[in-house]
Amino acid sequence: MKGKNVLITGATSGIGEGCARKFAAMGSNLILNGRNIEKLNQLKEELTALGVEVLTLPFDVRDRAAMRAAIDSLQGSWQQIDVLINNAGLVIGVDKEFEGNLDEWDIVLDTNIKALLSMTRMIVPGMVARGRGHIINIGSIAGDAAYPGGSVYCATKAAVKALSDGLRIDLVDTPLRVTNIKPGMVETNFTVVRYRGDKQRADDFYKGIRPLTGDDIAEVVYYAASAPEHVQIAEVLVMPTHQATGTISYREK
Ligand code: NDP
Ligand code: 8X3
Repeated sequence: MKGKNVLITGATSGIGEGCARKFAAMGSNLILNGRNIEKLNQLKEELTALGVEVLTLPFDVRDRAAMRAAIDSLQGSWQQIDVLINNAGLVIGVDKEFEGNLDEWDIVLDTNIKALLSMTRMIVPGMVARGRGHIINIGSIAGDAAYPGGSVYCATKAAVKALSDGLRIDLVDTPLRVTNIKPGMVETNFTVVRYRGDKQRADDFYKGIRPLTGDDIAEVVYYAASAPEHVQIAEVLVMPTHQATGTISYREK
């Protein structure tokens, strides 16, 4: 992966930040996206010190025009993206499907599905033309089965699975690879956002169980990206040891 160009959406926190650190440690050059410009600059300073090149590309992934302009602004070898990590995503609330806020759900649907699709649509043609590339989508265990209070989020992650599988079919006659990584419980800012900023409720969610970290998922992402060219890690489901399904886990009292 040394010298490869890796673009990560949502690199300012959690899984995306873990991926940025892991790929930089392994010598990849990074294009880091997110909306938090201060955090992007901080990461750039930290990771550049490791001897890799880092480009920040701040834009809201829901803004298709901003995405287009950002990608069009890439110069020289930065245009040659080897690995696209479609990671930016969220959920807001744990409401029932017939009670939730449609405006909040628009944000979730636009980020988790439409932005991932737009990034794929804008980046993959270049990969096909160059005859190399890897698209790694961060799905979720939530895409395997719906759970209480997760209807819309689960639907978006089921969509990520379908988009990953469909893209793999569409690219079957090319050297490109497509991976869908499906984490279970990972302790990141995700749960704070899910509980609309209620940090105490987010902390309570992880009580009695040792969750995964963004760095744990980054190891899996890196494993898929660095597998030999003829090996396509199509899908990975990864959970804490004390989690068995999306709804069944064991918590120590
Ligand atoms: P975090 O909240 O820690 O990170 C989310 C990242 O997404 C941030 O960097 C944020 O950056 C970025 N992001 C959100 N909205 C936008 C936007 N509109 N435009 C650009 N960037 C955006 O959560 P995680 O790291 O946990 O989540 C990453 C992915 O992992 C998501 O797709 C999530 O669904 C998935 N996942 C998480 C699990 C978990 O338990 N945590 C389990 C399974 C999957 P910024 O605020 O700077 O824009
Ligand atoms: C996030 C994991 O189990 O909260 O995708 O849905 S879960």
